[in-house]
Amino acid sequence: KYIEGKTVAIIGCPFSGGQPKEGVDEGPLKMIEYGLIPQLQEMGWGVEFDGHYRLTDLRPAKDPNIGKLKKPLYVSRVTHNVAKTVESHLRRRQLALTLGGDHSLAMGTVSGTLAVYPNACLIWIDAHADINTPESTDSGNLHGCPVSFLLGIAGKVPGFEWIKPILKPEKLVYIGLRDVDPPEKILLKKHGIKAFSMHDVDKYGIGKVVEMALDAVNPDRSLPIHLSFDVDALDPSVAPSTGTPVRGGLTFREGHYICEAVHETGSLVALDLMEVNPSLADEASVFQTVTVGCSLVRCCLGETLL
Ligand code: 4U7
Ligand code: MN
Ligand code: MN
Ligand code: MN
Repeated sequence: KYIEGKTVAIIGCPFSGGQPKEGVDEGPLKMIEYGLIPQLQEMGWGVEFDGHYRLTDLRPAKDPNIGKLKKPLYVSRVTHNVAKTVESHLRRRQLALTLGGDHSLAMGTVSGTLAVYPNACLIWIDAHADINTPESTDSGNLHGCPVSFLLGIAGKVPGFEWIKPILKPEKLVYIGLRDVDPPEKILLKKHGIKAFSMHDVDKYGIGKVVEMALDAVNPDRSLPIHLSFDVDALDPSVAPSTGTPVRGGLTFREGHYICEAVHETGSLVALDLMEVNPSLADEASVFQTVTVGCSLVRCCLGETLL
């Protein structure tokens, strides 16, 4: 009902400014190179792809740290742009698929979704909670901070005035967490945010966890869903080419199950596939990670096993 004519807009975001490792900007290029577009077309989707965004054009000449935050101006400009792009595609009733790029991009993608669908819920699949504030971050890398900006708990940071802090904590749920910084744990508790760690996945199984997660943010499954998938949620044996791998992650099937279950709701409006970094690890690992990324996307868009 949210998507008309089964069309998906692919927003290729070669961007690495939210973290220090080169190469994550190659993620979207590789996913397109490996055939994502024809794969989706074969499934009956109309695909709109205007080429990868030239986000490096937005890099400011000077971009001093703000407190601990690194490249704040670059990140704010890029994410503002991405927000407007996602918003325009959703207004045209297309499904917005953003390929990253580092996860700071989600400041833009989620803002774009909430501009069009203020009642949307956000499902965040990640090893990390990405809820650090400018105060709590140790690394200063903005890919660890997007959620705090979206919730409006980041305080005032020059450049980021454009973000409307309209994500409500009760509209957010996590799956896959296993590397959460101590101040992030405090923030999750303080705001009562529902989170399913790998411990919960072990204890209940992925089927029950996804059911509980959807019950928490989308009880009748009809509200629009934004799914933000950080590939490092998967175990490094499944998705090795990523900047901040953490062992003990989701299996290949657990990752795909989440995507299949979200598709089944019929309410997915926006999907991010983030943190694929083809410059980390050998060629076989890159191939493995990129193909897994493509197959997660296909499952979210309705590929079935039978
Ligand atoms: B990703 C970290 F300290 N929490 O803030 C930080 F452990 O988008 C990692 O999930 C952030 O990959 C990881 O730098 C960000 C760190
Ligand atoms: Mn992560
Ligand atoms: Mn992340
Ligand atoms: Mn990472």
